Order: sequence, then C-alpha cells, then structure tokens
Amino acid sequence: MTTPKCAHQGRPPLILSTWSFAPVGADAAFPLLASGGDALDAAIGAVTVIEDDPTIHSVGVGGLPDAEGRVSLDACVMENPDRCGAVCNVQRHANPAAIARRVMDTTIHVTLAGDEADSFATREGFVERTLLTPEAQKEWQTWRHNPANINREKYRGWLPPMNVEEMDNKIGAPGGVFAGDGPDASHDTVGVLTLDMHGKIAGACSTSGMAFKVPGRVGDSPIIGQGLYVDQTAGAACATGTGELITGVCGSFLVVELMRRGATPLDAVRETLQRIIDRFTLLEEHQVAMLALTPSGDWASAAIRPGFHHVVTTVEGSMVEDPHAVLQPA
Ligand code: SD4
Repeated sequence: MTTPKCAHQGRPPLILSTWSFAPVGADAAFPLLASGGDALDAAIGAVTVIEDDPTIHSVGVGGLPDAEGRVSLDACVMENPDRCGAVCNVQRHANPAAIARRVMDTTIHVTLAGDEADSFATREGFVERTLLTPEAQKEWQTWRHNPANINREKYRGWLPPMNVEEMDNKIGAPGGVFAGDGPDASHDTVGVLTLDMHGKIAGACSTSGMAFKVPGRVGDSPIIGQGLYVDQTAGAACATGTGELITGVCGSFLVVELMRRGATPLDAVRETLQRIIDRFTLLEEHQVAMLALTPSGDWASAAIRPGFHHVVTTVEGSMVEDPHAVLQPA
C-alpha cells in the first residue's frame, strides 16, 4: 500500500484540539509530550485543564446545564480498540476524561453512566465538586424564562426551538434542544488528539453536551467510535458539533476506517461530513467538525459550516487555525 500524500504533515510531538479555547490545555500538556511523555497522558492532561476552567461553558466546571438546571458531563478516552474508557452523565465530578481513564484502567468495562459513574469516581478518590457556576446558572435562568432571550450571537447554534412549557412536555422524549457551533468559539466539546515521540497516538473527548438538553440525553462525545476513535494501526479521529448527526454515521469510527483503507485524513473527514450532509436534513444551526490524525503525523480538520477552528500545538507553540475544508461555506 502506498502512503497517501497529505498536505498537513506534522511531526511528533503534536497535539490537535477542537476550538480556540484549547491552547490553555494544549500548552499545559505539551511539555509532557516534548519530554518523551505518553500520548494518552498528554491528551487527558490537556482536557483536564479545560474541564477545570469555569470560563469555558461547554466542558467540565462551568458547563451549561440541562433543561432542569443540572450540569451533566460526558467523556471518553482511547488509544486502541482494547484500550478505551468512557463515562456519561457525570454530575458530581469535574474531570470525566480522567474518570474515563480510570474505568479503562481498573475495570473490565468500557462505559459507566449516571449516578453510578459518580459513585465509582468517588470510590476511586476523585473529589466531588459543584459543577454549576453562577454564570452558567444565570444563562439557564435566562433560557428558562424565555429561550428567545439567549444571546444568539454568543451561542449561535444553540437552538431552543420551543418555549419552556413545550420543553417541559418534551422532557423524557427524544429530541428537544439542539446545539451547533457559531463564530464565537467560547463553547463546544473539546476533542484532543496527540502524537507522542514514540509514534503513539491517543485521544480524549469531553463535554457538558448540548445546552439545556433533555435530562438524560447522551450525545456522541462519550461514545467510542462517535465522538472519538483511535487505533494505532490506522489513525485517530474526534468530533464536535451536533451529537445526533455524528452518532448517526458513527463519525469518528468512519473517519478512521476510511484512513485504514487509504484515504488521506482530509479526504476521510470530508467524506464523513458529506455522509452527514447526504443522510440528514440539516437545520441552519446544525454543525459538525472533525479532526483526523495518522500515526505518521498526517492530519486534517474539516467542518460542515464556517465558524469552527482547530488548534495545532507543536514545539513552536499553539496556533488557532481555520479548518482545511468547510463543506457548506456561508
Ligand atoms: C454533543 N457533540 O453532546 C456534543 C456537543 C458539541 O457542539 O460538540 N456541541 O452533542
């Protein structure tokens, strides 16, 4: 098999992240990689810093809550099909990616969910924390009072399509509130892919999910193969955006499998996003963006719509960049 040519050739160590808030985490984690540290340690290290930052309203502490005002967190980590872990709907701990790793390392399972995931974390020594910040609570109250009052420039793509009474009727039903991504990249899921000096790749994905979601809703982010997939023999991919769309095509798995069959990272993310475009009726607020990385350092990013930025972190520092392709330019 010939190695496909790729315009975006990185050299280890390398960190790729979603959204322009990512340098705070990637910069903190990079020295570990630069000193020969492990790809998965670095990916989780980067995500943990972002989870701990209360000013980021889509990940960890400070995440926007569900329709009932409760913050719930989802995350997964992965380095190979036999080395992955995940937690869903964590409500008492701020660092679901590290908890997901603990699930991977200390249990025979891949995924723990809900109150039992929190109890597992407490037993494992993770400190319980309040996730709802006054600022996030205020946003929820604003939405609860009248969804139309949410600052749509700031949270463009968060679509509360119904009033609170209608939302109350929806609680317990599938669907409800959709989130997408806007030009203000102060929100959305963090996905991190890493390549260490030993040629190992890894990934971590962490989110508070859609703002004001139906309680109990789980998106793509903590599901292996959807928000994240990593296989040392083929590559790594992660996703951000409207989870229901990513889930419908097993987005990250699809990207990695396309690369396994010879596609470049850019062709793989383009084809996967095109699959979403072809198989869904897209609403204006829908957005999906994906990153892909091969073990040899080829990488790419693409988004369905404008507004997404990736961050590439190398020995030269972190650069916030436009994706390599936008399939539906404005
Ligand atoms: C989810 N994919 O829960 C996540 C959220 C996200 O842009 O990335 N929003 O659906």
